[in-house]
Amino acid sequence: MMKATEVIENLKQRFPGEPEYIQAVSQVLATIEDEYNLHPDFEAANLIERLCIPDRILQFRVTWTDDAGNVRTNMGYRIQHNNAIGPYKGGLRYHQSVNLSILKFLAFEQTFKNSLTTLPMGGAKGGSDFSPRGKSEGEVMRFCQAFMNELYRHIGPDEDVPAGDIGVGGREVGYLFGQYKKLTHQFQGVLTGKGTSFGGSLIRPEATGYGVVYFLESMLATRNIALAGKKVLISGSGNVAQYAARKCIELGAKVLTLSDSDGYIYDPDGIDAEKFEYVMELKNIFRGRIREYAEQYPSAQYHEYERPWREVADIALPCATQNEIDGDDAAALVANGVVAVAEGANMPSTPEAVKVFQDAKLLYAPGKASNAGGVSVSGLEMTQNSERLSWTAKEVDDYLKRIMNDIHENCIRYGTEPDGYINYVKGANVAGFMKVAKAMMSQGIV
Ligand code: NDP
Ligand code: 2IT
Repeated sequence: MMKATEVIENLKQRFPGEPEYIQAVSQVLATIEDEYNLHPDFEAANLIERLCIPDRILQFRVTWTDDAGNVRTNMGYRIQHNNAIGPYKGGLRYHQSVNLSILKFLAFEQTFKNSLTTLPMGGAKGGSDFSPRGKSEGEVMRFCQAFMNELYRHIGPDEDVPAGDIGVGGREVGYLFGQYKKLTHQFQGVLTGKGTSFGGSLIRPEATGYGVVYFLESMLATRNIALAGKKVLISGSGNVAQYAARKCIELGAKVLTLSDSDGYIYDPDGIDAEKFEYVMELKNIFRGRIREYAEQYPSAQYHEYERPWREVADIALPCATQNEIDGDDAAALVANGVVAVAEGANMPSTPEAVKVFQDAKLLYAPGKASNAGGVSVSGLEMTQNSERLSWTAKEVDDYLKRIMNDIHENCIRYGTEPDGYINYVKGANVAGFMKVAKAMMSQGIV
């Protein structure tokens, strides 16, 4: 019999100082333990350790020169977690906080998320402790090139296909792709989130945020609640937050907040389509700060160094980063009448927060279910690259809706509790786990 607590203790001793990794593994093991123990053959093959410990961890030094001529170094990483059901797949994060623990948690989560998408993708994550914030265009380009000088040996369209995450968007993917091509002489679908003129899929930029809202609609439908007219708190103001906000606005909801790591803005009138266009320009063209929204629209308030979770609303969509909602924040959300939380970010709720949401029987979706739209459309980008075709925006969007609906159905199937409450955490974990486990069993001890 596998005992989740024993496996976790063992991992803690072998990998000390990796709290995010242990947190992510603990949350999954607690919910799959019963299912796992129904299959004695899994235990005989020590499937659990083979699933928790990454297949391969690549670490390298990235050396680049800043505009002042200083030679700078950063760490580069790629965690190839599991390729039982398809090539390694997952984003690259460029942020000063990046370390092995964070990337191991993200690669572990990605494995289950990718399994849920119904597409053939394994799990991976990578990145660097380099942050593009405050860097010039030239510095970002030279850094991306230096990063790819090492990474290119380890990736390929049938091997490992990186994409974006925090600090890595279309601009960075373009530079990474250019350098890969320069080094290998190959024009290949080796990254996703590319520009549409060189193999990128329509709707990939929108996919994560749109997918979160499609999943949210499915959750609300289980309780006959309409999204239109609801007040929504969104954190972050990057890729995921932007398109979650756009879809909410399009569907008639009232988006009250956006944030960045310096604070949040609260607009009591709601961020309408026109104000949203301002945000897109501010963030994507001028790379400005969310504080500037309150200067542009004086009816909005800026709260420095605070997070938006104490405002009154119906729905919360955390779209910034891990552990951004703690137990007290969650209690405040519940007390203020929030009915649904769908995670755009990866692991934004602490274990204490998750418990508060579930005890209150909220509609609560973990990131690996609700934010899977991004990697799903990455998978569709890989398909389009393989067939050397580009699908229309409608074709991709319809496919995305279908996938988010399938993930929701799977959560219901594996996560419905005796009292009828849908435990989306359990549903997503068990569904994601079973597919990978069966594939690993079929492929022997490797
Ligand atoms: P972006 O870099 O585009 O935006 C990140 C946003 O979150 C920024 O507003 C940033 O503020 C804020 N943020 C980042 N780190 C912190 C922090 N430590 N504390 C507070 N705020 C922070 O990234 P994405 O929108 O792509 O990613 C957001 C989340 O969504 C991440 O958890 C990512 O893993 C997840 N995700 C992304 C997918 C994608 O397709 N891009 C797919 C699935 C999940 P600032 O400018 O101050 O740094
Ligand atoms: O966390 C995620 O799913 C992503 N950052 C997207 C990964 C991808 O390969 O598109």
